Formats: sequence, C-alpha cells, structure tokens
Amino acid sequence: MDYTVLTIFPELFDAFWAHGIVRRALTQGQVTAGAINIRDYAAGRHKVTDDRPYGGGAGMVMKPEPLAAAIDAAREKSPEAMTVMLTPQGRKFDQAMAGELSREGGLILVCGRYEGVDERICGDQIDLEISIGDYVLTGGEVAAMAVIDAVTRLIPGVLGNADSARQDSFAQDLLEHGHYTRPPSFNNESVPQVLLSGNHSAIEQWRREYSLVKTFLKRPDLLEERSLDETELEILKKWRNDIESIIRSKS
Ligand code: 4HQ
Repeated sequence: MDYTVLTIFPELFDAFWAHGIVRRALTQGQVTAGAINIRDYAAGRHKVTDDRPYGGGAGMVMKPEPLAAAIDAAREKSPEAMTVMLTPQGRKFDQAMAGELSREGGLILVCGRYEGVDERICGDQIDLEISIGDYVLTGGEVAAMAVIDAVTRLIPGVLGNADSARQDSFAQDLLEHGHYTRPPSFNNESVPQVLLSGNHSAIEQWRREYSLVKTFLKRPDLLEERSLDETELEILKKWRNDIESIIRSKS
C-alpha cells in the first residue's frame, strides 16, 4: 500500500508516520507513505492556496489549480492509487470500507482546509469521497489519519499473529467483551472469577455472552444489522427468560 497525503500541513503527519502500527507497517515494508505540500504546487512568490468565494460570504476557498497540480504529481508518482477526498459529503467510513480500501494498491488522500475545496475539483480528479462522520472538522487531515490507521491494520502481515488473534472469531460486528488485567481488585471491583479459572471453554462462553449483551445494551443498532447464530439466539433467550422471571416475581 502506498499512501500519498495532499495537505497544506504535511508536518502534521511526521509524528503519525513515526508511531505505532503505522510505523511498524512502514518499517516492515508493507506500506510506503508521504505527505505532499499542496503549497509547493501553488504559483507566484506567495504560493497562495486559498481565495475569496465567488458570490461573497465568510471564509476562504481552496484554489483549484494548486490542488489539481498536486493530484497530478501524486498520480504520476503512484499511478495505481485511488484518489480519495475527505469531506462531510462523502460516503460514511466504516470497517467494511476500511477492508475494501486495504485491498487497493495505493491511496492518494486529499485534505481540504478553509471552508472547502473549489467544487470543480470534486468531479473528475476524485475517485471516492469519504466522510468519517457527521461533524465538522477544520481540515481533512485528522480524517485522513483515521482512514490510514483503520486501513493499515487490515493489510495482511501488518498486525503480528498475537494482535490479529485478539479479535475473537465470534466478535465480528459486535462490541468487544470486557478486558481485565492485574491487579485482581481495583476500586473495590474484582476481575470476573471465570477469567481466573483457567477453564478455556467457560472463558470463551463468557466472552461471547459479554460481547453480545454489551452490544445489545450500548449499540442495539449493530444487532439490527447483523444476523445471529443459534448460540447467540440462545444467549439472548436466556437473558429474556431471566428478565421475565424477575418481572413475574414482582407483579
Ligand atoms: N471536513 N469527514 C475538510 C470534515 C470531514 C469529515 C471539513 C473535511 C472541512 C475542508 N472530512 N473540510 N467529517 O469535516 O471527512
């Protein structure tokens, strides 16, 4: 995977490339990455990348020529790459899209600033518009980092076996079960006994139940979208029966 970020603040990415899973992927050679300064493609002595909006109003607009030139340069350097614009009007980013993007040869990530980018950029130069959520950022850089982070950990070989095994097979599209480490008691709360039992099938069952019920309580929308297997249905029925028996005993 080859990432090329187009931004007027390339230094924002220095620390990003230098830490964690992204750094590991770069070091291991599964990923190459760089940030290109859009300003380097602006004309004139002052290298201006913004201008006042036609029709008036507050704020500035990112000029089309420097951005188009920067995209052309990135395309030349990374001809296989898909060109992505980070924008609130884009398709909502999720884990499935992260998976699709992880199979691309490269991503050119265009980060707008100011009130936005001249509308004439969005058409032919951009293959895909992505939004990381319905809120307004100051620029696309933080969104690009979110996309790169989520995509990179899905590239084969990037996570060590120890890390990738962490996502239990049953936990697809569910919240993760609770995690505990030492000490055995913290703030007057102990680690669930089953996790200290050494009984691996009991632990697996507990995690499965925790994951499913936590999802029901905190993110029921995720269950609406997902099918449930026989075991999962049994877990929810057990909870239903327990709740019903409490209700019966009180009424
Ligand atoms: N932006 N998801 C860049 C966003 C955004 C989002 C606002 C993108 C400002 C110039 N990007 N413009 N949400 O809020 O991706």
